[in-house]
Amino acid sequence: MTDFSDADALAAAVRKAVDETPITDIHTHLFPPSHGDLLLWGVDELLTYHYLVAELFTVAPRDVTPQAFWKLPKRRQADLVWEHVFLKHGALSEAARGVVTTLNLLGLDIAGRDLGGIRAWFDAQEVEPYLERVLDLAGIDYAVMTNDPFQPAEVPHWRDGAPGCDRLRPALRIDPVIVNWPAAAQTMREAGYGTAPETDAQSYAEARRFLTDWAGTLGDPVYLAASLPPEFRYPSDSPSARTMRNVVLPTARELDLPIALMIGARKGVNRALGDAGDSVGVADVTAVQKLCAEHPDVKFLVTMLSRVNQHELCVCARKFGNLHLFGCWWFCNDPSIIREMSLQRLELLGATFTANHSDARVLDQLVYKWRHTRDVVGEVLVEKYRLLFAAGWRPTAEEIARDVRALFGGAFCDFLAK
Ligand code: RAT
Ligand code: ZN
Repeated sequence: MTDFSDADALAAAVRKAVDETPITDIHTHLFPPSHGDLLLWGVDELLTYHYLVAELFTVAPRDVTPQAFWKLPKRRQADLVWEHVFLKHGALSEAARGVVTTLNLLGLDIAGRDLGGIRAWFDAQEVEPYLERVLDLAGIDYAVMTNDPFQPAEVPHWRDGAPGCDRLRPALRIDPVIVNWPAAAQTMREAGYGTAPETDAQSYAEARRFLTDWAGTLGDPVYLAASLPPEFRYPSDSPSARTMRNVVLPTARELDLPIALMIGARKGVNRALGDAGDSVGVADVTAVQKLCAEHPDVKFLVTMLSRVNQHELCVCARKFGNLHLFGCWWFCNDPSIIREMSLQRLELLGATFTANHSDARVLDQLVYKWRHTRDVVGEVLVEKYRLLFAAGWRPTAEEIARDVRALFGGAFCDFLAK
């Protein structure tokens, strides 16, 4: 039985499926239009993405200091990135090429280098139809947000209930509970919960109540999420491991929500750069292994930031049905590493992982992040299907569509449902 006469026909079908399959983007920093200025979009936001701000300070003259940069209005900051990264140096980095891809796919004349004209085009857009347009152009069914009740700017937007935006779904972000209990306890106390700076049974119970109430406010969060440093260990006597055990795990169990852990971000190695000042460290996969083994009734979604961790993490995922790997996170979201990680994951796990997430902070980034990912993952799949064909297997068009969708959200949905 075969739908394809030869390996080239098969390869063409794989590429077509990769281009046409809808994507579920399982981790972004986007917000609905009802969150006002928190939803970032447009060319000045694209140019001042923190990945590009970090790059600016690698190429700009010494008199362009971070301190002076942060005092400038957004448009002037964007001008500096445009001038130094794009015009005076080659726009060869992934973040810079991303801006080019995005503007080009939006139909703008990026080759003309007319930043003023591009700005005028964005100024004429209305946010709500533009959001739909970008999601359609990227081929996304829905994207998962990052909703953080510890961020004062976000809290008021939930006072009148969940915003009705079907294509953006909530996720409850809880970093400070794990990584900075005194700060988390204070925020919760100010919100009327009995959390003390010291951890005790009463404070833990109140923190669980806070998270449960917030899950209710968000409506139907897809998961609980936290970014953890490379030093995260479990089990251990550290405050992080204790709040994981006493607050996060019981809340996840009670609410039947998976826990998404993004591990390996070393925060603020250059604080002057703000969000652009974070770095990477090699994490401890054993912590994930222990969490999965000790809590078989809890589901874990895990991504790690260091390339060094990826192989061990894949092996870990083979051992635990309650562990789902997702994304090529941040410094791994570059074509060479996406290719390597996708091959490695396919070879060790089959199509049971989520190939990527965008981590988009700016709406328009969805366009390039997914165009670039589709291109890389598409070629990885072509390579694998060619090998299968040569070995004598004859995949059908339906099976190809199933496998492609699995990598772009299908496996994630199956994992949530099981
Ligand atoms: O990828 C990023 O943009 C990082 O700054 C972080 O947002 C990271 O993805 C996170 O969610 O903590
Ligand atoms: Zn993120």
